[in-house]
This record gives sequence, structure tokens and C-alpha cells, in this order.
Amino acid sequence: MKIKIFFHNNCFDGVASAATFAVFYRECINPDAEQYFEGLAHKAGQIFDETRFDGDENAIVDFKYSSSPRLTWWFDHHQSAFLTEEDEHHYHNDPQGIKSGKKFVDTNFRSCTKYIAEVAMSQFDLKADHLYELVQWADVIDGALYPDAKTAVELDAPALHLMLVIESARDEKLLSHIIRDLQIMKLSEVASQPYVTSIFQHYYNRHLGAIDIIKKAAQSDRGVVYFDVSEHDMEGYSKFIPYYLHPEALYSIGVSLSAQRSKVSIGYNPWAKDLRRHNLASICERYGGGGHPVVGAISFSPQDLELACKVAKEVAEELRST
Ligand SMILES: [Mn+2]
Repeated sequence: MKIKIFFHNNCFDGVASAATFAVFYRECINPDAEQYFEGLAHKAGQIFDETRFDGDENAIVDFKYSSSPRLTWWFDHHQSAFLTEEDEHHYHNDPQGIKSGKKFVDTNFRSCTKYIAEVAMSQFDLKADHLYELVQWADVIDGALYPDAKTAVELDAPALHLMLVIESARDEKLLSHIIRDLQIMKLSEVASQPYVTSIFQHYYNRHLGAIDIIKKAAQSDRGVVYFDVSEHDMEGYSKFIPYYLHPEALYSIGVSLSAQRSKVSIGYNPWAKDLRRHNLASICERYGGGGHPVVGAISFSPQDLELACKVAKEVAEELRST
């Protein structure tokens, strides 16, 4: 018996959700199932290759819904949880959707990790005190509840070392290793494992490089800091760097490019003195992207970089208007 757990790749909450779901599944559903993990990334167009749903059970956490009959468990907390209206209709009406009692969405949760933990504890009687630290940090990280931009960008806490490794490493085996360890060790113990600490410095140096690149590229104008870093290899930079450099900005918009996609990232400065005036998920959805009201993204194919830049500039103008 095999359970495959799909999670939001290179995202602390995604990895923490996978570990939390895995503990829940082992403790409350099937202790003998072999667990496999696979990361999912937002791409332009089709997101699920259904042949990947090759477990006896298949679960998705912290990522969009799929109406595939092979999907048996699902947890998400994103406003854009459904790629299409058909998917949303399927979720609400099909016996395999909400009625299955195994598919959950609640956009009020700041982290999917906390959502899974609360459902597992209240509906399935899970006891998992050792996950407490993980759940708390997932909420801080995904909910951007850092006290200031300095904490979020200078990365002093061990949990944030682990976050940097998770967000930076393009290494499925490493993420699976972390997910397995998070099930049996405290977060701070996982963060201090030699296989994590030995690569942290490499990614920390890259992080310092990213701060430098964004510093040179960023232009702050009427409350919006705009930067195009598509000429650099910048997949996975911290979304808080723009506010660390430009605390006066209300919003940030970045354009980046990787082998898989060109990407427009849009965010609200969580430490801004002024209130947010726009729902960023709704703006992203208009262009085929998604996210939360405070942070969102739109993905294009790598060849469509020019279009990504055009959209980014258009959105920047929209956000500058009052
Ligand atoms: Mn999440």
C-alpha cells in the first residue's frame, strides 16, 4: 500500500504541510502505508500530470484542487484553490469532493500546516505535540507575521535557516529527507542536522547576492517598488527583500525568469504604515495567476518574458493609482 503526498514545492508551508499530513495519515489512517513525496510548482497552463497520481491513495497539500478520481485527500488554504470553475463545481457537488470528508479548503488559515493540524486534531483525534514548533513557524512564515523586515531577511532563527534551504534547494531527495525528519524531530533539531547546515551557507551567500541584485534593480515610485531580475538566476529569492530595502513601499512587483517559467510576483509590504487597497490574488487571477490577498504570482512560459514584463508594468500602474 502506497500513499503519494504532493506538496507545494520549495515552500516552507508546503513542506511543513506534507510532514504534518504524513504524521496524521500514519497515526490516524494507515500506519503501514509507504509514504512518497512529490513537489508541485505553479506553471503556465496544465498543472497536473495525472499519471503522477500513482499511489493507492494520493494527497495534495497546500496546492490547487484536482478533480481526478485518483486524488483521495486534499488540503488547501489559498484563495485561488481552484484552477477552473469546473473544479470548484466538482469539489462542491461530486461525491469525491467535499462530501468525501477527505477534502478541505479554508482560506481563513494563514498556513496550510496549521489547517491540517487543526482538522486532524479536531476531526480525527490526532495527538502530535512534537509538531507544535513546526505549526507555529509555518504560521509565522506563510502568514508573514515577522516583527520586521530585518527578522525576515537577515534570517537569524534556526527555523529560518531551514526555510532558506527549503525555498532554495532544487533537490527532490533533500526535500523528502527534510519532510521525513520533520515527522520525527522537532523543527529546530532538523534545522541543525549536518545535511541542512552544510548547504545553508551556500544558499545564504546566494541570498546576500539576491539582496544586492534587487538593490540595484529596484525602483520605488508612488508606493510601489518594481524590479526586473530576469537577467539573473534568481529562482527562490526572499519576497521580503524589497521591503527591507524600501520600507516606504506599500507593494512590490518583481519579474524573474527560470528554465520553467517567467514569473510576475506581487506582494503587499506586511510592515507598511498604510493599509492595503487591493486584493492581489484577484489581480493575479485576472491574468491567470493566483495566491492570497496579500501576495500572489502570475506564471508565463519562459518564452513569454516580454508579456510578463508588460503585465508587471500594467499591474504596477494599477497599484500606484489610489
Ligand atoms: Mn501555504
